[in-house]
Amino acid sequence: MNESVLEQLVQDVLAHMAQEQKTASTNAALTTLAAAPAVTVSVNKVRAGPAPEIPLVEGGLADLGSEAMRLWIGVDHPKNADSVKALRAATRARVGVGRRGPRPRTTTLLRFLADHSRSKDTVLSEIAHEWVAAAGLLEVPTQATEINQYLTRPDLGRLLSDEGKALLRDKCVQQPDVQIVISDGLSTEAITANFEEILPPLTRYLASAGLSLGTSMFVRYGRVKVEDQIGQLLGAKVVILLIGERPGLGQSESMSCYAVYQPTATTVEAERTCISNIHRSGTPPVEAAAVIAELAQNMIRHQASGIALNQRMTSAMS
Ligand code: B12
Repeated sequence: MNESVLEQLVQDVLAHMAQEQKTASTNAALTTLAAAPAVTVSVNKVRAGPAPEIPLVEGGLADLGSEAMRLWIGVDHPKNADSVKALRAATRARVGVGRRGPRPRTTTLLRFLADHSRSKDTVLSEIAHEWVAAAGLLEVPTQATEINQYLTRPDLGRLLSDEGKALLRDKCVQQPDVQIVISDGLSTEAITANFEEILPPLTRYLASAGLSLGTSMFVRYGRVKVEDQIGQLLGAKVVILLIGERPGLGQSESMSCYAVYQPTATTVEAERTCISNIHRSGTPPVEAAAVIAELAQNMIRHQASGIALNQRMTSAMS
């Protein structure tokens, strides 16, 4: 066989193989298409079905962050509408939101964006000096001087500025049994929404337990650890820090209490006790005040906080 015949033979075989491959993939595509009517039908069905009702207010859509929108159900033709409704009402998680084909519904996406914006707003907004003065709190600065610096340099929010230290020395009750500190932390709404329902009952409970109270203060741009320096400088037995939690989607009013017994610069997280999720739809602030007051008494009684307190209380019970 000469070279040109061999060349021709190779070309013929390659051409035949290419043709075979093309036919096979066309057939596969046709087979898939033939099996597809169910998909087509279901897409048509979704389009033809009645759209789930979207809460309306006069003149347009309801506020995307409202309770009515939170309870909105986006499932088309639910098999058991009552159980979807019950599930939806039972949690703040994004369940029962349905879908449009394989994608989220536009309403779902808009709600997500609205909640996300609200969370960002609460982290970035600031508590007015006037609000602090009207609340009767002494404003004490940390080493963070503005919000962007505060967010990018957590270390600065853990220490008081020189001015802050001087305020503690000159304007505050020294060596109190309990020092209450309020701080914006990562949510201003947590402070403004819960303050009136937590501070007055908390101070009442503590005073009626016979505990002496320090000067209530507001620490601007504070992190949790700042309570250690405050407690150490004032010689407080217990420090109760009420601080704004990092907001979740759809929940930006949540406050936490981080309480600690006789803190110092070397205090670590395991030596703190955290009570989180304080807000109207979580642990209500008034109820939290009672729990925190009891916690402070236990800290003084057992001379401990955090894990050591849990251990001492457990062994005292057994
Ligand atoms: C961010 C976060 C963390 C981060 C903290 C990193 C950081 N440097 O910020 C990481 C991932 C490390 C973390 C770890 C833990 N966390 Co965490 N955390 C949170 C979250 C989501 C936000 C806290 C916040 O906004 N704080 C306010 C800001 C201003 O504080 P900060 O000064 O910037 O940061 C301090 C606090 O976040 C604190 N912290 C964070 N978690 C915990 C947990 C405890 C028990 C304590 C005492 C302190 C503490 O440590 C940081 C450094 O000082 C909360 C949920 C919530 N929405 O509150 C859970 C939350 C506070 N964490 C919780 C838990 C259980 C833990 C862990 C024990 C989990 C584990 N099994 O390991 C550990 C322990 C932390 C520790 N330091 O020893 C629980 C506390 C429950 C309770 N009532 O005791 C919460 C409420 C989550 C939950 N719902 O279960 N956490």
